[in-house]
Amino acid sequence: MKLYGYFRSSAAYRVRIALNLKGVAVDHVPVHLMRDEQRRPEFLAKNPQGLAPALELDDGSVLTQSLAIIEYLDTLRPEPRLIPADAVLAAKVRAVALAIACDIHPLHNRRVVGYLERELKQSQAAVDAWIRHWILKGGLEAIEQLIAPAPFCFGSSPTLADVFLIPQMFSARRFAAPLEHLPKLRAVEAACAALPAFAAAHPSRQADAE
Ligand SMILES: N[C@@H](CCC(=O)N[C@@H](CS)C(=O)NCC(=O)O)C(=O)O
Repeated sequence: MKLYGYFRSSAAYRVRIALNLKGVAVDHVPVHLMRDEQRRPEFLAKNPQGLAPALELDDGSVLTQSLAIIEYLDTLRPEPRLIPADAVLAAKVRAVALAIACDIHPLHNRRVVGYLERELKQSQAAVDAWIRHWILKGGLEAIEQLIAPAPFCFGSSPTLADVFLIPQMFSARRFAAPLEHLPKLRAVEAACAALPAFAAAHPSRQADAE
């Protein structure tokens, strides 16, 4: 399998964590998002959305959307489970993942931020304020209320919630969003950082890191 990604892409980072937790090895193919390689015809042929990540299977089929890719991996290799068997817990885990994937991350994605800067002529300060606002308000600040660390978001082993939270925490730090008032999230972050599967997926550890 080949994972098309970018070291700093938080959506690709989610997939790297899941692959490591599942012990699935892939070839990593860098798509340089700052050079707009995601908009080249050869990549658009794989993912018409022009977004990383994409997972190319050995039969040539290509999966897109990090959540769909991770659910595929969870089906392919069920252990360790990323979605708990308990229906209520599974819904809570998915809610955190979806809050990040649907509500937080899209508002500071490169193409959205680029539109604010280039088309709407917003200053860097205004764009930075936008990014930090939407990462925190109704975002990480709400997730702080939703989780019950022990020491991971929902118990003694990582779930989909942790797989999505850690890359979002990385992005929050990258954009200098204040996190001091979110002790539960920071505790989960520390617990995950101690696991090799999370540590090896960190952007700084990728071959294309700059
Ligand atoms: N919902 C998608 C989001 C994918 C996404 O937005 N990827 C970003 C990197 S984290 C990207 O490729 N951005 C390029 C762009 O905006 O042009 C997923 O979870 O896979």
